[in-house]
Amino acid sequence: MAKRALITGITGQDGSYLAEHLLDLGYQVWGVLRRDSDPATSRIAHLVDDLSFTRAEFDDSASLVAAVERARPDEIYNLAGTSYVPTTWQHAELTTEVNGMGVLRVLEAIRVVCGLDESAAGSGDIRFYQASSSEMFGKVAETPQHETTIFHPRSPYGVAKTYGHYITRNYRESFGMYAVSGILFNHESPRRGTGFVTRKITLAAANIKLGHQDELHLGNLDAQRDWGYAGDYVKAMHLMLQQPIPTDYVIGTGTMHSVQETARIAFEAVDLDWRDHVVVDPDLIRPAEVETLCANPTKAHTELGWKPTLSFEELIQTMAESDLRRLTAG
Ligand code: F7E
Repeated sequence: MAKRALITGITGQDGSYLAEHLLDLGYQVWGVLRRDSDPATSRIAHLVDDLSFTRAEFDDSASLVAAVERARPDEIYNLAGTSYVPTTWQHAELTTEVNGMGVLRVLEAIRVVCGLDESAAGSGDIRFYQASSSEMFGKVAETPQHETTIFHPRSPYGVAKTYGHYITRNYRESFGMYAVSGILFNHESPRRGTGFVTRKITLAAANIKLGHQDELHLGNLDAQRDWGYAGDYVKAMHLMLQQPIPTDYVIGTGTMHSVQETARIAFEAVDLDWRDHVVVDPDLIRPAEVETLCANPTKAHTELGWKPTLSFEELIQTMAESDLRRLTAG
């Protein structure tokens, strides 16, 4: 019988790539949609006929229990939540509610549906993946960062993700649940939201090339990140739920690049010079910045056999070319 997966956040970048990957593997895939009459499903428009949907809200426990009961999944991938870091200072409470408490509510829904209590160690039949983030490392204690590097989150987003990470581990240790966290470093694609810096840059480069705009306002050009391709990272999520023993993994490329380098590559991809168009805007500097992030993905390489397929340069070039194609097509 086909395995069943339930994905929260299925309409996002990662949700769409993961749904594609699981369908390719023969899964029956369920997605959680929110209560809106018209959910934003553009990223999964090409898949909707092959997917099943159920509705739930992250601040409504009963709706989460009902969603888990309805889908009766073998695996749950918790990708929902706020992902755009800069606005989490204005919405710290909401961020904590969804990215922190929301994780607890999904874990509780699994516990209720599977009938787990403290004495039922190891008897759960739903495997749980939590989307943890490299933002938990924040003001980094060491470089590169691995699974046991100390956390020092620098935003309400990072703090809430840290709670989600620890409560996932706690439910694994308390109830014997197969619950794991993937500590994913930045991962991008042509489906990335347009506020994130890579996509903001590739889209602007394409718009400038076509004469639709002249300037691109950016914040901290010196920030460095370990950027990989989202299509590769969802494969790691799936592999994490297929292991004999549940444990957490860092997923990244192990290389670091600056925002300035991203601008150079993106503009070069459309035959422009970034220095003619980029303006540094102090309003885009964050109240507390994460200056550098770089993964040590050795555990994922060794235990999962996972490796990224796309280099940073190929990724940014692909995104810039895709934006130019899309805009040219209208
Ligand atoms: O910023 C700097 C900014 O917004 C990257 C999310 O997926 O990855 C992502 O979080 C860097 C920061 O991503 C602009 O200050 C400069 O240092 O693309 P970003 P993020 O904050 O690293 C982690 C792993 C997640 O989990 C998150 O959900 O770029 N930067 N100028 C800028 N950033 C933005 N957005 N816009 C600028 O104009």
